[in-house]
Amino acid sequence: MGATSYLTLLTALSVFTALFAILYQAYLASNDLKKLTLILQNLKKLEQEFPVNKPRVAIGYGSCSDLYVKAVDFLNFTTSLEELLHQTSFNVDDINTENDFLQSFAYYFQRGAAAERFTTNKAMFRKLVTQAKKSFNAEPRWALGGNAPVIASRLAAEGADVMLGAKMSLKLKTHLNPDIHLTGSLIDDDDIHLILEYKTGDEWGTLRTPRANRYILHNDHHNPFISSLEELEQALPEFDPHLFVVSGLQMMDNFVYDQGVREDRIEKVCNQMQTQSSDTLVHFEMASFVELEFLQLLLHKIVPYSDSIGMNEQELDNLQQVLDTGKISLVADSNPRVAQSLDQARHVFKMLNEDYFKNYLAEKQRRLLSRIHLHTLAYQAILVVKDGKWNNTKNAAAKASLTAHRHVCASTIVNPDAAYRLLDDSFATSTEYGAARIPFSEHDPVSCWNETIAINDHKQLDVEICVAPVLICKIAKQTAGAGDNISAAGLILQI
Ligand SMILES: *C1O[C@H](CO)[C@@H](O)[C@H](O)[C@H]1NC(C)=O
Ligand SMILES: *[C@@H]1O[C@H](CO)[C@@H](O)[C@H](O)[C@H]1NC(C)=O
Ligand SMILES: *[C@@H]1O[C@H](CO)[C@@H](O)[C@H](O)[C@H]1NC(C)=O
Ligand SMILES: *[C@@H]1O[C@H](CO)[C@@H](O)[C@H](O)[C@H]1NC(C)=O
Repeated sequence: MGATSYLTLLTALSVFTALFAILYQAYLASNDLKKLTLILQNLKKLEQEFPVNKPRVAIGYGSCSDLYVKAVDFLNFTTSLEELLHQTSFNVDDINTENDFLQSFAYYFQRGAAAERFTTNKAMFRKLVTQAKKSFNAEPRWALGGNAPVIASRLAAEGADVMLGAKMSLKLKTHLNPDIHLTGSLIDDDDIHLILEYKTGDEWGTLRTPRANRYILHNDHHNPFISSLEELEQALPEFDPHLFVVSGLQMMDNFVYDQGVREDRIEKVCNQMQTQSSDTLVHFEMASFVELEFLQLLLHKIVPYSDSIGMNEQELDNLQQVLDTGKISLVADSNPRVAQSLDQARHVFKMLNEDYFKNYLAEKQRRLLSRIHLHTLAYQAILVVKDGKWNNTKNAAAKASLTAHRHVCASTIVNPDAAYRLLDDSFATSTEYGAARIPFSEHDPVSCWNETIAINDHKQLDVEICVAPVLICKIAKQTAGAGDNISAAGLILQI
């Protein structure tokens, strides 16, 4: 054979190899799409398996007007900021100046961690809002916000009979579903939340974020006082809800109060929770808290009177750290493994219920923590005590997962082409040696199993745990409010 024919053969071979690689890629992609489609079909089946009763749900507290902007198009990255970022002592949570704010934003952006922070500087906040409104390339838009209104809207959309404890302006009220029974009076000026959103891989100056998320800055003056509590109080007895949701308390975090004011307001919330009938389930939606003292107050006054808590991976890590070490954790792995998260959830469950069994005889108003809903980017996990209070856990996990996609993609239709999944083909139920591995099946995508968790020497609780994969939205349109929508979606099928 001559040199030319070798060449011809080589060329033919490489063309063939390239062609094969392309076809193989296409085969893998179509296989993946097939799997995603199958997962979607089965999640939807679970979502629709049981009709929603028309439960009465009361939700507190507060509301705000959300101003969304695209973070990297709005904020200017400067060389002086670059220098600040290299300083050893780093200001993350006390936001008094624009530099404090930029540093704080940079900190969470780099880690892809959700954050929500109060600034004491009203003038700076107003200036930022004015700039945001005019910064058209950052695509500013307004929406009704606050945890309670978002949870209320989701539950009303799912068919619940909803009562909302919030004060808002007439203008903001026009954005509220008219079926929702608003108990708060009208006010002139709504609290504004500036929501800086970013997508996976967004670059800002020299920084790059590992995942889509948002940073919220606010300068609230209504919400930190839970000013809607009294009006809700008057309406609650007659409404007699099946479920009472407590949310929005992070607006009290890092706020500057007069002596004793915050403790008084939390005491009132505690009272409102305690006076609910034992037939009413109580859910507390956690949030991003940075003040140790405040989180400890919540652990004494709010958590013990909740049947259920909802949170993301950052909030779970924070709760666990505070219970274990008495220290706040500001950021955690933004994409934790199932095994690790479940270990944290079990630990929190054990510690909080240990506390319950120590005190419930002396204090009858305490509630056993019988449900934990953990929402993460890659999966939804729900742990419930098997005492019949919470039904349809598997279906709830499926619905929470679908809601996560719908919310982030801002679309009611879940398109497998617009989704990917991060959950592996199997996962361990714990990081402990010898823990079971659960194989993932497209045909039965929500994995549920039973466990017994030892609480103390003579008490153990039988629980069911369900884990649903999230069909993660490839191109995130909105992340703020995701947790609220997801938690509400999980609750509606369980009550
Ligand atoms: C979540 O709630 C907000 C506010 O009510 C709404 O704009 C958004 O579309 C909701 N997401 C879904 C998936 O319905
Ligand atoms: C960023 O810089 C531009 C141009 O100097 C300015 O108009 C804008 O207000 C700045 N944005 C912020 C958020 O400071
Ligand atoms: C868990 O326990 C319930 C009964 O309490 C049972 O119906 C269910 O099949 C069990 N699940 C698994 C996966 O064993
Ligand atoms: C939940 O289960 C209990 C006990 O089986 C039942 O009485 C109740 O009606 C169920 N609730 C829902 C919402 O399915």
